[in-house]
Amino acid sequence: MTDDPLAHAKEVAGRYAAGLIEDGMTVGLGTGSTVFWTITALGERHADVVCTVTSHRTEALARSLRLVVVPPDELGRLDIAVDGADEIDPDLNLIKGGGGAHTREKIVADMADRFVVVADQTKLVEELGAFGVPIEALDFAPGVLAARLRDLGAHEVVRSPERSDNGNLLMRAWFGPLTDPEGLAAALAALPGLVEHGIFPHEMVTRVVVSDNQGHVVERLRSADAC
Ligand code: A5P
Repeated sequence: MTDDPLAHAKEVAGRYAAGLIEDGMTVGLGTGSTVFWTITALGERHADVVCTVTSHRTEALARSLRLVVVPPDELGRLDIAVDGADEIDPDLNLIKGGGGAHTREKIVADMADRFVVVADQTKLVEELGAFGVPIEALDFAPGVLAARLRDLGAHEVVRSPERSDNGNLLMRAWFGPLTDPEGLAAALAALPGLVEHGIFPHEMVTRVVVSDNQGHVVERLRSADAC
């Protein structure tokens, strides 16, 4: 364990979620510094699971721990997926994609019967928006897309020097507080050339596992019978 309280919180939340995964399950592995600990814990206990991954770096980590990794099409559906988040609102809507992996993360989360989000408490917000909305876009007309994002209310659009694992452009757009995340998500999804955005509606989320700096875990379920 580390002396850094934030790093400790990430480790506690990540390891806790590994306890929700049983041998024999098919598992989606997310990307980031919190789910890193879920994957590490699965490797440490030699979990007998079959995994699919959301990024090259998660694949490298999982394989280094001798976890079985197969392409998503080989599984079709998953018993559970675990991933981090950049913002979580009180309704369990999420912003994801700070690591540029949100397109694959959304596909894998959508494949899962249960999608578990792991986070330190700094990710809890009253309203989504301060982080901005990560965008993956085709490298064809990014200026046109930026203009469309401004038409939808973005006051700032920034292009990342990084590319996604899919080879596409990564951008982030700030719209102020997202008072209607589902409405914005639908509007973004309709923009030509926008591959995927980082708004994950609460319907996708089964359970959120949050740790505070003392390592106390609080769980939020989307509904009482969700798990
Ligand atoms: C990756 O693209 C993101 O969606 C991550 O899941 C998110 O940034 C959470 O990362 P941390 O667990 O590192 O905070």
